[in-house]
Amino acid sequence: MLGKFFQKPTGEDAMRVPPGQHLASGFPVLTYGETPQVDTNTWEFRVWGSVIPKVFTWDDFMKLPHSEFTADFHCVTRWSKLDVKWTGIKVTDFIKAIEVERLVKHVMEHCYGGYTTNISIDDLLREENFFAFNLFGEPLSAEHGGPMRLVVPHLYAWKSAKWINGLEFLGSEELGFWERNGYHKRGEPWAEERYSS
Ligand SMILES: Nc1nc2c(c(=O)[nH]1)N[C@H]1C(S)=C(S)[C@@H](COP(=O)(O)O)O[C@H]1N2
Ligand SMILES: [Mo]
Repeated sequence: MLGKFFQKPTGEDAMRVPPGQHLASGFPVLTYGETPQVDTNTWEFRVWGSVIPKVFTWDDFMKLPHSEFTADFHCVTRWSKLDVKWTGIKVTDFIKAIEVERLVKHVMEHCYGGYTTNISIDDLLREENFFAFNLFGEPLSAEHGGPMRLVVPHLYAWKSAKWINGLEFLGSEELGFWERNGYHKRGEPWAEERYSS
């Protein structure tokens, strides 16, 4: 019994929903712990590690090119939402504003509130990934990660860090919060990379 909030995908949608997932009718909120209240006046975004360290204010960050995105969203707890509409900044545009050391293979995403999640540089630097500040035409709400979150559509959504405030470029792979607690290191939904074995 799935109930009225989670439906089995039908028709065309069935092809777009990874194995073991159901469609959510709304946009559920999934947060571990408290929701940080982050003010854009004091917001900062840092890069450190194997990179020339740099701190962006909200205004610095918003000067980067803005783009519109439509992306599917897959939570490892088995709900998916198709065609989520965002406005944001492409990761591939952001990366041009910093100087990452060559040969870096791994990155840690850091957030207000202390959440972390690891990602490989190849998974991070994909054209379709973005930092989001609008959701369905409205400023991104705090519960969905506002004022700024990362969205990585091709991996389970625990990699899409809410309240993101930094990227740490790593010399070797480290594990983030859920990855240390049994989730898969990569989390590719079509391969059902849910848990580490
Ligand atoms: N900082 C932070 N980011 C996070 C989480 C979190 O608990 N804290 N939860 C992750 C998980 S498990 C999912 S499914 C998505 C949920 O995003 P939503 O609440 O906007 O649906 O955010 C991800 N990013
Ligand atoms: Mo999730």
